[in-house]
Amino acid sequence: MTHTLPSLPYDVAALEPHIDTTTMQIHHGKHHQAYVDNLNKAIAGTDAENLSLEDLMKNITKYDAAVRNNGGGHYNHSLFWSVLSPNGGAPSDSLMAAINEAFGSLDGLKEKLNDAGAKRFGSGWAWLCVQNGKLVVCSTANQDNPLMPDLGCVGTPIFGVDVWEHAYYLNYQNRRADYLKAIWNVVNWAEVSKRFEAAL
Ligand code: MN3
Repeated sequence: MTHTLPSLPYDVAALEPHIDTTTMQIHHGKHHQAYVDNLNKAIAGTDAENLSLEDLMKNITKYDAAVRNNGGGHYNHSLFWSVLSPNGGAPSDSLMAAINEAFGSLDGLKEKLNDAGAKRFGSGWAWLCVQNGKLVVCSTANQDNPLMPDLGCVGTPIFGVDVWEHAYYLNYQNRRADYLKAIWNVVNWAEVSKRFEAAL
């Protein structure tokens, strides 16, 4: 398949002041577009052209670094835009129950995920995943994700935070912790809840 850049489901300014307009424009229109273009180049003429993006992630060890980095970049950012929203609502009852069971409270989840994001040295992602019916938090380097085998961060990702500097540097400079704190104001809980049900 030829991969394409998904449209943002909200205006580039919609996540202000938590994520600024210029960051959204460059992050979506330049960074994500480049992952899509370079993925299409990297898989041209190979059997990876026949795989869905999800199946490509699950079989990523068969492919080279260009497919891994750009395929991961495309998958991760597509998920990221979908789990953000200017009017996010609240977790569904069943997701809230699973959050309470795994982390004690919603604040417990925030603390654990922010810690994972803060401790990721250099570039990567912090994830909330469903693993054998339970919620877990973990993080991956670069554009890796929990669908890729053998990473020690395993499961179906239902929420993820990009902690590459390109995700926050214009607004937050070196203050990654402030960005991580702010992102909880723009979580699309309806979408995260939907992904939770689908992953069970
Ligand atoms: Mn990014």
